[in-house]
Amino acid sequence: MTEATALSHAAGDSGAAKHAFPSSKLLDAYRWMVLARVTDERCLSLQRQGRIGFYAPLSGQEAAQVGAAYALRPEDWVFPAYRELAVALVRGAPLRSVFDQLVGNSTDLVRGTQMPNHFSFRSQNFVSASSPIGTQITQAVGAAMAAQRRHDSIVTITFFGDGATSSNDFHAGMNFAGVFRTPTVFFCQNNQWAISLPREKQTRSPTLAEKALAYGFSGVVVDGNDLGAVYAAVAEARQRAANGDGPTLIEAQVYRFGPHSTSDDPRRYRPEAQVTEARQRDPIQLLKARLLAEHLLDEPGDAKVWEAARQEVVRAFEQAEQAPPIEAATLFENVFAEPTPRLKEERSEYEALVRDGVVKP
Ligand SMILES: Cc1ncc(C[n+]2csc(CCOP(=O)(O)OP(=O)(O)O)c2C)c(N)n1
Ligand SMILES: [Mg+2]
Repeated sequence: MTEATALSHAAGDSGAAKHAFPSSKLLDAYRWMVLARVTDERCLSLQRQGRIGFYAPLSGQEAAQVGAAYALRPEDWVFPAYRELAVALVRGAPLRSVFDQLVGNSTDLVRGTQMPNHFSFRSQNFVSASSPIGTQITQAVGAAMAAQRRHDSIVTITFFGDGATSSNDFHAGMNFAGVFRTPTVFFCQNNQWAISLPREKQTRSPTLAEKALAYGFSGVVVDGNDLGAVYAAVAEARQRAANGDGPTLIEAQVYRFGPHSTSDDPRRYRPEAQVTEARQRDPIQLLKARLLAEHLLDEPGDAKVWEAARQEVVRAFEQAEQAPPIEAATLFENVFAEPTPRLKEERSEYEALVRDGVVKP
């Protein structure tokens, strides 16, 4: 018997009948989205000032990330790419820790051992950001298989982009997930670009979601600018996974407003008019309109939300910048439980250089 799999288009709040975003939490979700946007704008500016080294902005993807994060449970595991700042924040990652990592100071949770913007948060089950495209996908499936064997009732979710659907790991991960019916949610943020490669050059498939059908499970296309629609889609996929009914691929259609990263200049490959048009459906403005219509927010209240976010960002960054720099000797720590002979040798050489005043500790 073959099981029915389906491609569905979750339109607006239709799917929300079953999984409506709780009204009481809408304003909080908005605050997270605004905080993410303000952090984004600040980070682009800080990188230009040379105060952080690198950053990958998420502007335009706030509803997709916040909506998905709200549909998860604390015990679930997140396997992100490198653009999922808002997911981390909603799960409780402190903004200060985000900045500590971007600065690479002595309070950086990963002690300067990762490239900037590659944070991980153990307490939030938020695995280290993956820059090699797609690697987090197979890891999420592997972790889900482990959970199945241990009878842990958790779900793993992996975030990736449209470009990642061309990676080997996407196909290997999807295949294993389908065969073993793993409790995995594949969350693709189709932001229309993979650096300078447009979506239409990525695949001939009309949607990315339909790729799930070939692996024997369902795919859903969702408006990624609509917080409620994303929440409903992920809540449903999560429930299916937790019930032992297998994985789901969700394609959240969004648009990347900013550059791919601080190393990119999108004016060289995409027309400004496309960005202007996409900004007409800015997820933050869409949610604001809903909040105003439902009398959950007014204009003065909105101004306060933005001001509070700005103050929080300035304060958290100041603290991170003022924290002492990381000691260079940490270079030799935290990689091997027992330092290798070569590492010991390098450490002695380094200590001699410090003793002779050639380098600062
Ligand atoms: C295996 C691998 N190949 C190429 C790259 C270079 N690279 C970095 S980001 C990127 C585009 C990814 O696009 P997408 O998956 O759509 O995610 P987005 O950046 O748009 O969120 C590429 C090709 C890489 N990091 N890893
Ligand atoms: Mg993309």
